[in-house]
Amino acid sequence: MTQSAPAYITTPIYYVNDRPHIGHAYTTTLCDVWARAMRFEGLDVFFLTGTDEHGVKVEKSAAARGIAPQTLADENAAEFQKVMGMFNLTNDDFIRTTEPRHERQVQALVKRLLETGDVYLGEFEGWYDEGQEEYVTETKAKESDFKSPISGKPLVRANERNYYFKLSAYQDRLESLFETNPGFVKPDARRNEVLGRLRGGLQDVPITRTNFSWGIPFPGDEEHVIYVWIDALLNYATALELAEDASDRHRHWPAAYHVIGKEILWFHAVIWPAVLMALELPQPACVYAHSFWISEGQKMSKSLGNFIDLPTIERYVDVYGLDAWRWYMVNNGPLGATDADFQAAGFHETYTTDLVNTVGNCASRTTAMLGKYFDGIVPADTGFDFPGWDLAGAAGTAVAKWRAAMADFALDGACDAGIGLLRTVDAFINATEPFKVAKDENRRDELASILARCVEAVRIASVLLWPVIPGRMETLWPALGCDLDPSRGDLEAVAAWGDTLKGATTRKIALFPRVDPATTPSADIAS
Ligand code: ME8
Repeated sequence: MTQSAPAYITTPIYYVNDRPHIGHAYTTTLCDVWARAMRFEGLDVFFLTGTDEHGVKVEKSAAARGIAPQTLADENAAEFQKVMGMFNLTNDDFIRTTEPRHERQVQALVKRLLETGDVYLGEFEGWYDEGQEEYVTETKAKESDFKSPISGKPLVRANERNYYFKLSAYQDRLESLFETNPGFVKPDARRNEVLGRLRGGLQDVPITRTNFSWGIPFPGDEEHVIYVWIDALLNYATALELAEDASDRHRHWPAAYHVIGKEILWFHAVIWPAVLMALELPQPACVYAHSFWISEGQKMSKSLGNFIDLPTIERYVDVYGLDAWRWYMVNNGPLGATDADFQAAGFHETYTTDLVNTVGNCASRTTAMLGKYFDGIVPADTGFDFPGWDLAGAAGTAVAKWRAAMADFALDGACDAGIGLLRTVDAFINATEPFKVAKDENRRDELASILARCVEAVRIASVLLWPVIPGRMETLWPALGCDLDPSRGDLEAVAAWGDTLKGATTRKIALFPRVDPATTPSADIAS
């Protein structure tokens, strides 16, 4: 069997000192949609997520609760794993940085960096942002009035004898990586941000700490622990066993997409590529940095009561269904360069407009008419001509648009391609008026052509929509009398136009029930 092309996609690994919320669910859902789409395309997908369990924040949170850091890590890693089940996420692995497989390989990789001279022992004094666990340059510190640009807390003057990574040695190679590969960071606005800062010059970065102990010991000098960010970034390599001799997982390297939030772009777009250069490992194709969810017009905060945590999400899923949640995430989320506002009213409106009135209505209209006029059996397309209407052409265009959008991680564009095809079907039904045609026995050929084409277009649209709303599309398929299985990796064949469903038995289906807006969890969130 020939090996299909690899497609490695990763989420950030999430800190276990916090509980999962909409942000974590969002990034992981985006990756899931892409992973599903690529598997359906027949690619050899590896979708990775996990938890970041070391560092001073975890140590402090655990101490505040009087428990061991590992106990806190176990507790919250289980919460994050629960998210995978809740959202129907199809990750191939879940890596935890306290696992021996990770710790062992991080030590081996850091040892390699020490041997190549990319890591050295040195002394450093500078401004330190305790919340972010990173040093800030003198210029940046001044600009932000010696306060953390993230938390607003004062920066502290820190002096450390540490192991350093020779980041400054990679300035030229990093700049040329950005120039030769304009798609290395997406969206463009984010790329420009990083490139601007990169051109400002690079300093070597400390990659060990001595002021706490909850981390991986530095190989050969156990007074030092490896900085949590180096430990964390290496997860992308250790999950694929790159520091182990032989592994079937090596074939997935490098990542097609490292998907992250905008706040951790520097680590992924500059430090990570430099570490990979030092390790002589191939670069990822793209670091995709989305923006942030805010909620009801404001930054999410527990005290404002607008925090979208797991229990809140569960209430949405109870009322609207999981696919509705996924649809809203992908279509109304901060995929581009601006933040997105989570609004209960907007959620309801999106659900009603897109899923009830378009996807659900189109599928139910089509299946209802097949039931009424053809006893549910899909007729052959008689080749009737409807001037100005070309559903086969529209389907082909939608598939091409979907493919281009998916390749570019424009997941909302891919949704548009699918739902746009259904809007065309609706317009075609309204224009050709099958309910009138059905009244005339002499126009059976025309009626057969209309409905054969509608159901074929609905089938193709359902394929395009499946990565985002898999649950409902898998319910639709048997109602269309078709046997589709995305795990066969045959999207190209199944998305091709034809007389695919001729003779199939269909039944009327209601996919998305109307929801009374009074039952949306909005009231609680706004109060
Ligand atoms: O930064 N909107 O972990 P973390 C959208 N462990 N996405 C959001 C979000 C919001 N309001 N809030 C968080 C870490 N996210 C490190 C990463 S990777 C080697 C180490 C998402 O638990 C987004 O993906 O703080 C963001 O980058 C990530 O959660 C941060 O998760």
